[in-house]
Amino acid sequence: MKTLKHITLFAALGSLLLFTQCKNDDDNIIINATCSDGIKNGDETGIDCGGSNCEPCDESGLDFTGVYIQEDQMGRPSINTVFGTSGYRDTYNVTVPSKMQVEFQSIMESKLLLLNPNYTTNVWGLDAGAFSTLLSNDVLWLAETGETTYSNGVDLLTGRALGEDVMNTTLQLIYGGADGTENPGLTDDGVSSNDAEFSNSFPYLAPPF
Ligand SMILES: [Ca+2]
Ligand SMILES: [Ca+2]
Repeated sequence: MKTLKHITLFAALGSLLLFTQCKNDDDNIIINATCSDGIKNGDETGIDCGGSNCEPCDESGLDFTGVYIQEDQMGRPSINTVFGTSGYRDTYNVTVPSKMQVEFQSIMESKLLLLNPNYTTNVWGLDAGAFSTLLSNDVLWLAETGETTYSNGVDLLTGRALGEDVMNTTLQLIYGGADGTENPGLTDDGVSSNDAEFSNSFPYLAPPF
């Protein structure tokens, strides 16, 4: 009987030590991980920033910390909308730009010829293969020098000015033919300008309403 009591006592002490040790381990994990655990905890004012222990948060109030995952792809206006369909929209949205030409050029060429079976070339002199290759690299280029424009008749895809009618430009490239005059009913979306003034400061966008 005495032996059984000793065994019970040792077991109880062992459990107490075990729980005490676990509590200390938990405390250490929280203290060490709080500025890099990807969640807003402790006295942080953003995710892993601010408060008494972490680096200050970005002064803009925007929090750029954490791990980023691509969930959408919208480099040039309307390319995803018009060509990123046919059952591969989800794949399109998560494909990184460097892989897009390989993945989507032939699909886009087929879609282009489906939209305009009479397509031969456009005002940029691009046949279906060349145009779909350009489209499939769906990133918005930006020239470091020169005019920033989607298309001004001379410069092409050197950026995009907010006031440009990029939808008409894209429609004309698909339907307008070599001189841009074919299918006039399909080359104008009927919206010639924004319905609200753009702001004069970054990000220069008009209010949504
Ligand atoms: Ca944290
Ligand atoms: Ca328009």
